[in-house]
Amino acid sequence: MADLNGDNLLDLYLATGTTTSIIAFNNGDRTFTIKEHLTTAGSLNVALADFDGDGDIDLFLASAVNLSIYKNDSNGNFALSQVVSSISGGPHLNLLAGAY
Ligand SMILES: [Ca+2]
Ligand SMILES: [Ca+2]
Repeated sequence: MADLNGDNLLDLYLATGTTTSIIAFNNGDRTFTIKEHLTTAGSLNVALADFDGDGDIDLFLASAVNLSIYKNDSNGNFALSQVVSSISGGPHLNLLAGAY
């Protein structure tokens, strides 16, 4: 959960294990607007944080084959920024983001 579109309401990101993840934008009235997010590989887990420091929440997705960063355009639209495939020992099922 995080505010993915900058309206100060918590939204949901659901990694489904397929190449289609689900974003549920909070409408603020106990309803959500559902949007599909297509990814390059089936995502098993997601970490949400502002990875590029521009003030919006980005995605760090883990699949069985790679790790990917998707940058937010500040409106909840995510574009692939970087694929990290050289980390051995996958699949990576637990992600944690922080300022280490
Ligand atoms: Ca929001
Ligand atoms: Ca960001």
